[in-house]
Amino acid sequence: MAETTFTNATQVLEPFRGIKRVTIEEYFTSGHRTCQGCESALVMKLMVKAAGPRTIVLGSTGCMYVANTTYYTTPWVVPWMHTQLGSSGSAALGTAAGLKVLMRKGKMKSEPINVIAFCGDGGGADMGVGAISATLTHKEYNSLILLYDNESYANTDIQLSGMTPYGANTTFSPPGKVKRLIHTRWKKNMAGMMAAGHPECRYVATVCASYAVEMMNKVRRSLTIGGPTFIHSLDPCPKGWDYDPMLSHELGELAIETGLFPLYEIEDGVLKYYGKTKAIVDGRARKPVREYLLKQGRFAHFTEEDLGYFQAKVDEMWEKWEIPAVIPFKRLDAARAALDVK
Ligand SMILES: Cc1ncc(C[n+]2csc(CCOP(=O)(O)OP(=O)(O)O)c2C)c(N)n1
Ligand code: SF4
Ligand SMILES: [Mg+2]
Repeated sequence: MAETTFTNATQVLEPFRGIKRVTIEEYFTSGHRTCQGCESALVMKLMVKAAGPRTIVLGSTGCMYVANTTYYTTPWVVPWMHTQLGSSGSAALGTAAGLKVLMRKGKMKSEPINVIAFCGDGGGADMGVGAISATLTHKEYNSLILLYDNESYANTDIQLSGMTPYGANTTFSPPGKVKRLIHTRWKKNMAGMMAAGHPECRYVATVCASYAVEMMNKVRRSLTIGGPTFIHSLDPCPKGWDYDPMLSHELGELAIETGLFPLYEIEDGVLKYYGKTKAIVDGRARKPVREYLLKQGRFAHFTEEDLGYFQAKVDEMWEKWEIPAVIPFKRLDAARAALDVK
């Protein structure tokens, strides 16, 4: 077959200007078995709705694989493939490269096809972070990696991951009488890390499905820009976080209103805050983190001291970080003062 010209063109997906402009077609429908109130399932639905029909979705092991692919049923309307737990990055890169070669050789029609690989926090922020990092260095291949972060290895019964919040009760960190807090590490900053460390990656964003149109527009922007891009989504998980499923939406909002999870995008190195995060940057008071934490059973063992520590760490993100809530370097004057004391 004759070779056709292949460029790195992407689909141009204009933002949905308001909820009434969102397209009606669904590409993630019935046929899944996620828990009631599962925000990660909503993220899948919004992600692929934003991307549209000419999309291939790849997903690493986890709830969004297991609960979505029960034998003989699937909610996916677009082509979907499972990949190994730590392999979302490799799957994205390999698929994008494969498509490019097939089109260049004329073995398939040359057209922009979205490649989205999703991963959980265990698969993406722990096991697969190396492969994601490698993919974000390959500007010649268009793909989006979406990390759906339910803050635990949920599918295997809520083990703690590098993204589990400080002090949370998980099956690996049950609070005890002798030691109240088993998990005392602060959560990784995946979006900040990806943005700061990958100069070839033109687009990094954070999203929460409580803000659905904004979320879909960030997916559309990432796919339009092309090259390797990265989105981190915070997903309330009723089972792992131990709350009434009807609170999923509210918990997503509280994560943003308390300043715990900032909503932003970084496009070509330019940072833009969104929604209530932008309001906080502009001076609106943050809600106390206790309003968020005490609605969840995984923090039911927290004392005032634990709540105070948690609040102080979030305050630090906003008051001491060089780029508030995004990049955790301290301002030079503070660093200099610290040196002078020594
Ligand atoms: C290499 C490897 N180790 C362990 C497992 C078992 N396993 C399957 S799903 C899963 C949890 C994945 O957690 P995460 O990526 O956060 O996704 P979630 O289940 O929370 O959606 C684990 C540990 C596996 N499939 N592969
Ligand atoms: S355990 Fe959490 S992430 Fe998994 S299906 Fe249930 S609500 Fe969704
Ligand atoms: Mg998880």
